Amino acid sequence: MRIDIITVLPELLESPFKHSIIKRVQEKGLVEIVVHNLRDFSTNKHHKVDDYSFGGAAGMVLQVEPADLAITHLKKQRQYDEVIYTTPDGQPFTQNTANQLSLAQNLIIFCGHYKGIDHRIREMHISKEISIGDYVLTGGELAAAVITDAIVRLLPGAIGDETSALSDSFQDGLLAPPVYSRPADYKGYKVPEVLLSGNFKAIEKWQLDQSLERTENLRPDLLD
Ligand code: 6GU
Repeated sequence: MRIDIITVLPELLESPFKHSIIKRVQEKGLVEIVVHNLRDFSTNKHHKVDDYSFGGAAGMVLQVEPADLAITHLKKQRQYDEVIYTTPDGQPFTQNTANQLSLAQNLIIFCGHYKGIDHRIREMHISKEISIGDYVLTGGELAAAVITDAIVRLLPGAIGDETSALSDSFQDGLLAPPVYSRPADYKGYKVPEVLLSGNFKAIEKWQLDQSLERTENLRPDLLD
């Protein structure tokens, strides 16, 4: 898989992909994540990419030309399954969306900008608009990092224990059960007895019961 991210703030996306699982998945060659600076596609001598909005709404808007040049430049090199735009008015991002996007070969994520982008870009190039929740961020970069992380960890071979991506919270519509490690007793806080029993049937039942109970208490909406 290849993910191209287009942004006015490439610095914001430097660290998120340089650590731990996402770093290793790239080293294994399972994904290539390439961050592009939108300013490199500006034809303006000051590399300007935004301008006042017609009609007088407050704030600057990302202009159509650099965005079109950036996306067109990439589309000439390979076929993209989706051109995603991160925006608070997009479709809510869910595990289901991540699962579907993890099957893609090539993705573009165009990072939103706080006052928006010229709407013609959305008409010309964007195939999917995604929001990561009902709150407003200063820009789409952190959303792009969230979306990329959720997709990349699903790639076959990304996570050592193949079963673990499938047993995540949300993957079966339930929250995950609690987990524990050594010591079995810490300051009187004890690990549930059943987990120390070696009885795998009983452990599985306990985990499912816990998942159901936690989902009912914490996220009853998931059970509807
Ligand atoms: Cl994708 N962008 C911004 N700016 N704010 C958001 C968002 C995206 N998703 C939730 N809030």
